[in-house]
Amino acid sequence: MKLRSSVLVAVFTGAGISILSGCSSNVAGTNPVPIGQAQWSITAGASASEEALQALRFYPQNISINAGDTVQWAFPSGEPHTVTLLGPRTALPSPDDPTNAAPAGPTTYDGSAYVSSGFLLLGQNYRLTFTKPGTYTFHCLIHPGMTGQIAVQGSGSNHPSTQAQYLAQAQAQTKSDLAAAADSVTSFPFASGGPHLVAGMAPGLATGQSPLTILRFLAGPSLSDTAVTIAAGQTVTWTNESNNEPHTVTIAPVGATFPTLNPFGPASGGNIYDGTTLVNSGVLAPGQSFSLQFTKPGTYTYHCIFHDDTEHMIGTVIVQ
Ligand SMILES: [Cu+2]
Repeated sequence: MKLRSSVLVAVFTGAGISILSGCSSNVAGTNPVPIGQAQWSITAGASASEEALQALRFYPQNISINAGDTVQWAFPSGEPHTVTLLGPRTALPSPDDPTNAAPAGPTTYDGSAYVSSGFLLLGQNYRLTFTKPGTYTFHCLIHPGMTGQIAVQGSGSNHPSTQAQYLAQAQAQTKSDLAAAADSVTSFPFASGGPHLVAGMAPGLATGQSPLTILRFLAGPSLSDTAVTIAAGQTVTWTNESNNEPHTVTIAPVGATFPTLNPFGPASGGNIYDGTTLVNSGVLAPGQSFSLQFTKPGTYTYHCIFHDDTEHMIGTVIVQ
């Protein structure tokens, strides 16, 4: 994701947090949990293969904590995510709302105020202390459907699971998701090496939104198939074969520095490229296609302007 604003803030980047969920080691018959202040970990998303494979899920998705406890979310991927709790609001902001990138709200949550981490990625962290019993849903503003729930019990309650149990569950789910994402690449839907390319893909295009996605332009069923060779005058068509990510096909004039563009901006430059103009498909929503005729021999690099920086979604057309 292109992080256009400078508001990207590492909210909490402190060194390791000790995890104090362990109610299991207490002596039976005594109050098993110290009052408040346990800390719990959730991971926002997962990725593999140089950010090509992305799992758009929280690990674990559901935890139970006590009032006074703190949750720390880790953001390991090149694809950014947010942790956002709506408080009194009844609807999520639009995914293209530019204020989504910035953190908002206090560091505690009792359901009375909107709070958000803003866009975080690549090792950043976010922490929130829950002060009031209730069941709270948290969302990623970038990836609709990426949600989780925190059940906050009264302080001093028994924890139904330990941090170690949640961690084991999270690791198993992450491993299985990334394996499924890797497997889905073999379902490349076109003839390999042909002029019809994938602009991102996801398993289960026809069956609704997947929590997995592949951030690559592909000419074949391997993550390294990012180049296609055509003859001058031929047209290349890209289709967004994902069900969960917008992409663009954007190509700059030869020799020009690739410009900073709003990924949600309109299409420009038409459907013929001779190396002298900027061509931008505009947003390709899931299922949408874009075609571009290449009239001059050369080797051309093009970008998805949502995913070209930290996720490396860049492809090559070789025109002979
Ligand atoms: Cu993209």
